[in-house]
Amino acid sequence: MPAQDFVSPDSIRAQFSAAMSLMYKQEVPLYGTLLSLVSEINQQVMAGQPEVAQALRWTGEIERLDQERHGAIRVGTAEELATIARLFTVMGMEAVGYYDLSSAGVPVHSTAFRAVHEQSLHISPFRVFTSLLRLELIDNPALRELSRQILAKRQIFTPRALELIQQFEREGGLNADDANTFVAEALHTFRWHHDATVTAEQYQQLHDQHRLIADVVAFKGPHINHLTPRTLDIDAIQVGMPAKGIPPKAVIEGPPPRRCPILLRQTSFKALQEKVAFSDQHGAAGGSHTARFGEIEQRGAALTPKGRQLYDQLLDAAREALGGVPADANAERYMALLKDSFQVFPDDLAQMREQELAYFRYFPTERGLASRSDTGRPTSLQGLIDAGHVHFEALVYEDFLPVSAAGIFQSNLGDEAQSNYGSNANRDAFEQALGKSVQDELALYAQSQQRSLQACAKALDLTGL
Ligand code: OOG
Ligand code: NI
Repeated sequence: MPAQDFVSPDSIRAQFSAAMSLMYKQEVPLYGTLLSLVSEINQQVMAGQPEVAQALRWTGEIERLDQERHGAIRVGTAEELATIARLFTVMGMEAVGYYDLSSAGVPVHSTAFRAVHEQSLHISPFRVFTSLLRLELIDNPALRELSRQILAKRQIFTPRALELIQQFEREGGLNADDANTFVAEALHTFRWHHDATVTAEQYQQLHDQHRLIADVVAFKGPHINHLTPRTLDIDAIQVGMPAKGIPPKAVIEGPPPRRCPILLRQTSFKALQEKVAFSDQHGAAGGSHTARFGEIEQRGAALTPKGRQLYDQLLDAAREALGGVPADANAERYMALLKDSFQVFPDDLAQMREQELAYFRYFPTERGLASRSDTGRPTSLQGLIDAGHVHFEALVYEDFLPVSAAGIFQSNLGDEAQSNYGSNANRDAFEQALGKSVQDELALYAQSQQRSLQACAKALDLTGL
């Protein structure tokens, strides 16, 4: 098959993301309500704050906003993780970043599968936060062994999906028909199955050890547990949710509200109670399980290592001052402490750029292009910016935040049972299971920024910037 007949992995991802959204709307109707709320608020923001719409036009994000969402799954074995990585490769998604959740009492470690190049992200920013269960952190040896045996027996991929992954690897791509089949087959892996693989009693044992363990071990596959749209105003969403019959979690995770958003702010609402048929109930849905929840996020600037260090320090200070985990009772105090703490983080793009706190994208302006052959025009980046020849916008953060992820996990698993696994990061073991190393997100942002400087220099007939 000649390579030109292959569908690009970027369009397979866009197709898959749309199919996933449709499936999730059918499985979790509240997700549809959430999408309407987000779209309503986004329209309001763009109408009421033309500067926000203008910034999104510069970066092209305005075109991806409506289809922007991330999902999350939890897999049970190294083999499942390695195969899911191969499945995501067909859609142009690579493992970026390592997140240790054990220190937050959740027995998993995670990565994000996503596109890495800004052009691919522009076509489809779809990403999947993927966690691997860490059986070694279960302290009950009998339960650990039971879980291992149950997981060893399940196959979370359809035979046709596996064949098409191999075909992609062998031939270097998929044609349109095969890509369609692949999307339909791959989707099965992410479906909700109401038949459990364990008896009611086994489920209870797993659940008593940790709700997350039951969620991973007791079912036929790694059901997608949420699908998160991107809003331009998460505070408006948080306030608007109860009126739509959606009770949000107590606090928004991440930085406080700002004029220039940074990183990621997220809120979520509680999982649905699903009816479940345990293996000793002969298909009758006699049990229940909470698996799926809703989440909304707002994205802002990707921070440099210096900016990220400042963010972590200010977040820690606010949490320390609170003296506990943010919850309903102290939500208002937490938000006030957060606002106070972040006062030292400049809320202005030019200052963030001067202090090298964030990554940026650079664009030649009309004035810059018109002055290309002027002798005596500025040639330094700062000079070009000052003269209005170059415009800059923040590079959007494409990844996740471990403290926020832990907050989302906790709020949806129920805060009643706080486990303590100590601090147990083990990136080597994760990468061994994955079958390769995860990419460094900071290097990806630096490359993106560099490419935009080069493109800018080229457009302005300069040798470099
Ligand atoms: C993943 C929770 C983390 C996020 O956006 O940080 C997450 C999970 O519950 O499986 O989705
Ligand atoms: Ni999420």
